[in-house]
Amino acid sequence: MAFKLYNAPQSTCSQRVRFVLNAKHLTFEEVKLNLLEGDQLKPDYLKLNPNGVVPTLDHDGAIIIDSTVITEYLDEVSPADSFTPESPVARAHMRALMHFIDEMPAAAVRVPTFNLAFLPSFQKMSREAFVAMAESKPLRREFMMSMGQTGFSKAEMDAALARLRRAYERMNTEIENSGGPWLQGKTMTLADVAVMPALVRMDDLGMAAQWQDLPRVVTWFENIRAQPAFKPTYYPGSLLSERFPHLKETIAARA
Ligand SMILES: N[C@@H](CCC(=O)N[C@@H](CS)C(=O)NCC(=O)O)C(=O)O
Repeated sequence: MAFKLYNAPQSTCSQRVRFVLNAKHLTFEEVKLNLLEGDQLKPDYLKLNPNGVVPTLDHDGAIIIDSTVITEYLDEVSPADSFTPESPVARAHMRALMHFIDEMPAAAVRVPTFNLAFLPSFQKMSREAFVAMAESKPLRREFMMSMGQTGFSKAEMDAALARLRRAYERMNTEIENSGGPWLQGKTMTLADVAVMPALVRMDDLGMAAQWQDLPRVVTWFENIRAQPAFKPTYYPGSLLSERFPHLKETIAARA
């Protein structure tokens, strides 16, 4: 089996897929796209992924898109070290959690990410170039236009942080109900993998304080960082703070 992963080092969706590939010891060729330079919007890439986003998996020529779909696909074609529970009820619960995660923390984390990390690059663009770039995005046009070149407002930032907070609380409850240490009990599932990058991102943005009063989430975070697949997934250059030197000053100014 030959796997080629089109992805970006700092992309949270890509990190989910890298984690599963690494955990399953599946070797893969990594094609790194520069998202700020628009590699994901080039015609050849759009033929693979018409959404114009990463990640995209090429498995022996079969093209699979969307990170949660890719992680489920990998668990199907390489069932050893499974991340999917046996029972249909537990599988359904895992998928429901993954939907919740995509709708809540994974979506909300884009607001602080763009405001704190990417905005300075967009501010350097002319208005025409910014609008053209936003309009070329099949999936994120409206998101980009609502951010604009001045960034999301304080009210929008607060709403995103409140959504993230509700997700941490939900995690704490799920871990409590399942007996932990993972969301669904003793074994890590794809739901844990799906939510991991949002917490790593918030930690990288200096906002881990938001879940320090939720002890089960604190332990969950320590546990996932201790997984053997974590380090190869977050290889040097995978954190925003490594790529954007201005972030440290922005975070310090917020503290
Ligand atoms: N639902 C998609 C979302 C993918 C996505 O939003 N990818 C981001 C990086 S995490 C991206 O490629 N953004 C590029 C852009 O906004 O132009 C998935 O999970 O794969």
